[in-house]
Amino acid sequence: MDWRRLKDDMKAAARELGIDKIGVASAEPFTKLKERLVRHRELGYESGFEEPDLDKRTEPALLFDDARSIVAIAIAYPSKLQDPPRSVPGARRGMLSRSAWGEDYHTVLRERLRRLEGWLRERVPEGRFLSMVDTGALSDRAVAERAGIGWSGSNCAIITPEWGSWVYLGEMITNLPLPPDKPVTESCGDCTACIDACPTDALVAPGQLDSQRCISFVTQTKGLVSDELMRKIGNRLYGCDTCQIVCPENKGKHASHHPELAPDHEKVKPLLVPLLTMGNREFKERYGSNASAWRGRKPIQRNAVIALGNFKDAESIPALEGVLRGDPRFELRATAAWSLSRIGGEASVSVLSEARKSEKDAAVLEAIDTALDALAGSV
Ligand code: B12
Ligand code: SF4
Ligand code: SF4
Repeated sequence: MDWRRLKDDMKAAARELGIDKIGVASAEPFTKLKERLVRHRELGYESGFEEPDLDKRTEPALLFDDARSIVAIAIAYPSKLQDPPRSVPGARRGMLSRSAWGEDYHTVLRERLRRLEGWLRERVPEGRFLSMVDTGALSDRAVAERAGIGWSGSNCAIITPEWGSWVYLGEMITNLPLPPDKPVTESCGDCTACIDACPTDALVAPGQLDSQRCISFVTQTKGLVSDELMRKIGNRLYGCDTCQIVCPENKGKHASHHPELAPDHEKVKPLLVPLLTMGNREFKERYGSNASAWRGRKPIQRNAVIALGNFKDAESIPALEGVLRGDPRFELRATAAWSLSRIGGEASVSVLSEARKSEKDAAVLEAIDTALDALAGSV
């Protein structure tokens, strides 16, 4: 078999397979990455969403018998909303990050990888493949970097010369000895725009993220959030795009050629108040096929409460009162107390004082007292 020819043909078939970029990496161990991941863990910078076994993360041979190469793919996604609905007083809206705008990318990329497997199997019936997207053990970014998909930016993202960093990544390990590609030669140069713009200083050094401070991570947690981070969340309901929006390499990059990745405005920039009372069934119907749904509705609803506080719009007080006095989840009630203190005014004080009379949960009572203390003297 002429493996180079097969690789060239595979790349030429990328477009018909619905894939924007394909590269090939060797299946050698990722030795430097391993050192990096050990240090990352020692520093407490992990999010907890990573595969915990660092050997599996860095040695493809542990995942796949006779691993000879890794085929990496990238699919570009939209970065702009055309005529989005406006967030106005009394009708405030939140935002989902661009990585959750269309259909869940896990589904889309897995389907593309299956097509690619089929294409390869037709030509090499003895080919074996193990595909993964995001939830696999490998570092999708490290594989993409080695396969020449893009370079590893100071914001941690893989930046492709063609689509910027607005790309999803996936890969398949195979027993086919496809010749590896070379990493791209571009780099960030002396730019520091992402590090300067990060609202929480989570980018502690170029390419080094303290996940615990990253707003993207915080929006995906389920518990109570610190006052400092709630203020920084703004109106983000899921994820954070700031370090990519400011990146000069993303300027003018917007891919609209995959219809399933096109955003539905009312889903990606939804009204906040109706989100607060959304039941499980409605959530599954609306967001079930969206990448933001993987942690359930609680984080998104908690973030909607935070966003209403950050808008400081007195028209939101009745909706927040509804959460504070009626939501069965203590995290939502305590967060609503914080949001009312952000809005302030006599109406907020009165809602907080009334709720205090019937509240039984210690954490919520503490949040109400903190909120009332913060407002003491201001009304
Ligand atoms: C855990 C996780 C998160 C965590 C932690 C992110 C992080 N930067 O570590 C949280 C929840 C915060 C997160 C957020 C986001 N994520 Co995420 N996440 C992952 C996941 C599951 C693992 C990442 C990981 O292991 N990180 C640990 C770090 C240390 O390793 P790494 O980034 O994988 O590898 C790089 C470094 O090790 C670096 N490196 C190695 N050695 C050295 C040495 C030096 C000196 C330096 C500087 C660097 C360096 O090079 C490697 C390649 O770039 C991957 C999927 C996967 N299985 O890989 C998706 C993934 C990285 N996420 C993705 C996306 C889209 C995002 C968000 C943009 C979503 C959003 N809009 O909110 C943000 C971006 C935040 C950011 N600035 O990184 C995409 C990235 C696509 C791209 N173009 O790069 C991935 C690949 C999912 C996918 N399959 O598409 N994510
Ligand atoms: S995703 Fe947001 S919080 Fe996280 S590093 Fe980028 S700018 Fe900072
Ligand atoms: S903003 Fe600048 S430093 Fe950050 S990733 Fe983009 S080019 Fe690199």
